[in-house]
Amino acid sequence: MSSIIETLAEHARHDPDRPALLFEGRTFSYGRLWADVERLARALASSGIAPGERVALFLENCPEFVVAYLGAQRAGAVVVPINTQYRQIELSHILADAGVRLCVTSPAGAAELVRLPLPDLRTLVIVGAESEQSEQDAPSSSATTSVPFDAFIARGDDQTDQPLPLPALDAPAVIGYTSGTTGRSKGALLLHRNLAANAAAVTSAWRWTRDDRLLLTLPLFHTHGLMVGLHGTLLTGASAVLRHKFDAADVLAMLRDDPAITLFFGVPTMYGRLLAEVERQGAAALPSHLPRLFVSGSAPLSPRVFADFERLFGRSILERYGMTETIMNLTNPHDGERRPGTVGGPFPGQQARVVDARTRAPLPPGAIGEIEVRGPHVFAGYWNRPDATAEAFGPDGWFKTGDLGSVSDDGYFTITGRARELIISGGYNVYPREVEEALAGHPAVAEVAVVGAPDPDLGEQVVAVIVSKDGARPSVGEIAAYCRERLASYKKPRRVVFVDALPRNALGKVQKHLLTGIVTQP
Ligand code: MCA
Ligand code: AMP
Repeated sequence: MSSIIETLAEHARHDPDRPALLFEGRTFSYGRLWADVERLARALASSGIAPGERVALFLENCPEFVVAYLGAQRAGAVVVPINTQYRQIELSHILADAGVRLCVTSPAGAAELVRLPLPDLRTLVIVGAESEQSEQDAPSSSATTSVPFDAFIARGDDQTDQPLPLPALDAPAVIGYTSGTTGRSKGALLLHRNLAANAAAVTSAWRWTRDDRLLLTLPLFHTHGLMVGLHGTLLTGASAVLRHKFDAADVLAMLRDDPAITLFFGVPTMYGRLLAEVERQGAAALPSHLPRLFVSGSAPLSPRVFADFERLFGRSILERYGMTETIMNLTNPHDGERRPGTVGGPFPGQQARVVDARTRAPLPPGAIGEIEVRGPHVFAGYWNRPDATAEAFGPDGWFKTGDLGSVSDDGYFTITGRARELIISGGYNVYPREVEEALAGHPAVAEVAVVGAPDPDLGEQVVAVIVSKDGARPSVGEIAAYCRERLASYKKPRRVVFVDALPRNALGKVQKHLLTGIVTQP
C-alpha cells in the first residue's frame, strides 16, 4: 500500500499533464499540483515545522487548500482541518488542544484568530491577501507572524537541495475534530495508512477510475469532501471540478456545461435542494448527460428524496455511512440493489456488526443495537485522550460507533438512531451540550436544554427550550445572535420554546425525550 502522497507523486511523474483539479476556469495538472505541494512542504520545513507538528487549515474551498493540505502532509506535519464557521469557543479549544503551530487561512479567518490567546500559534499563512501586502501589514497579534500564501510558498523555491523523505504509512496524517457529548470536541488521529486504506476501499467499491470526474461542492474541511472526494480523486488519478460551495442552480449548470463529470457526492439537504431547483426551473434544467453515480451520506437520506430523485434524474442515489474516526464504513452496492433507508454493507476489507450496547454481544439480524466496525480504516485514537480512546474500542479492536441500527438477513444495515445525543443539520453535527453551555451564559436564561426537531430542508433543526430569568423572553433572533458570536452559525437555534420548568427524572436529569415530543408537535 502507498500513501495518498506517494500515489500523487507517482501520477505526477508518469502523467504530469493530466488534469487533477479544475477551479473557476483554471486547471491544475498533476505535475503542477505536485510541484506546488513540494514547494509548500519545503517552505514549511524551512519555517521550522518539524514532522509531527500540527498545521491547521481554516479555509474555504480553493486550490490553495488542496496544496496546503497535501504540502503539510508531504512535510510530515499533521493537518487539522477546521470548519470556517467555527468561532471563539470552537477555535480556541481546537487550536490549543492540537497545539497548532501554523494555520493557513483567509484574511477574515486571520482576523478571527488573532483575537484569541493561542501561545502555540506562531504563523498565519494568508490566502487572498494582496500579493504586494508585506508580512508586517497582514493581521497579526504580538505572538504570531502573518505571511501571504504566495510569499510563503516561494520560500520553498530556495530549499530544493534539502532532502525531504515521504511520510511513512504509520505516521500521523490528520487530526479531525469531532464534537463529543461533553461539549468539547475530540481530535480523531488518522494515520497515512488509514487514509490510503479507506480511499482504496471506496474507489474499488464505487468503480472509481482515472476516467472519472467528480463535481466537488462539499466543504474540504470535513471528511466527506476531503477524504472521500479529494482522496478518491488523487488515488485513482482522476479529476475533480472544485467549487467554492454548494448551490443547486450552479450544480445543474456545471453538469450541463461539462459532460465529462461522472460523479457527484452530497449530503441529503443538497439532494432535496437539487430536486426543488429542477421543479423551480422546469425539466429543461436537467442536463442531458448525467453523472453515472450520485452518492449521499453524512445524514439519513429519506426514501422519499431517493424515490423523487430516481423519478426526475433517472439515477438511484447510492447511500453510504461514515464517521470522522473511520472515514467510510458502510455502502450500498455499486452494482446490486441500492435499498432506500439503508446504508448497505461494509466496504471491501472492512467488518461491521450490531451488538447489544450493554453486554457488547453480537445480535442476530433484525435486532437493534450499537453498530461496531473494524478494519484498516479505523483511526489510531483520540489526540491526547487515552481515556476516550480506551472507552471507544472493545478488547478485540472493534470501534463503537455510537450509532444504533440493525442488519438485515441479506447484509443491509439500517441506522435507526444514535446512542449519543446528536443533531444532524444539513450534514453538520451539532452536539446539544455545546449549545446549552454557550446559552447558559445568556443573562435571560435560567435553564436551557437543546433538542432536534424535524426540518424539511436540513433534516433536523436546532431548538432551544428555555426557562427564562425574571420573565424575560428574548426573541429567537437575539438568542441566535448570542450563539453566533460564540459558536458556528449553523449551531444557532432556529426556534426557541419557553417553558416554566424543564422536565427532570428522579435523579434530576433533563428528560430530553419529553422535550423532543413537545417541540415536534405541529
Ligand atoms: C449553513 N447554515 C446552516 C447549515 N449550513 N444552518 C444549519 N445547518 C446547516 N447545515 C446557515 C449558515 O450558518 C448561515 O446562517 C446560513 O445557513 C447561510 O449559510 P450558507 O453557507 O449560505 O449555507 P448553505 O449554502 O445553505 O449551506 C447548506 C449546505 C451546507 C450546502 C447543505 O450546510 C453544507 O455544505 N453541508 C455539508 C456539510 C458536510 O460536508 N458534512 C460532512 C461532515 P447565518 O446567515 O445566520 O449565519 S463529515 C461526516 O459527516 C461523515 C464523515 C460522513 O459520513 O460524511
Ligand atoms: P462526524 O462525526 O461528523 O464524522 O459524523 C458522523 C456521524 O454522521 C455518524 O456517526 C452518523 O451518526 C452520521 N451519519 C453519517 N452518514 C450517515 C448516513 N448515511 N445515515 C445516517 N447517519 C449518518
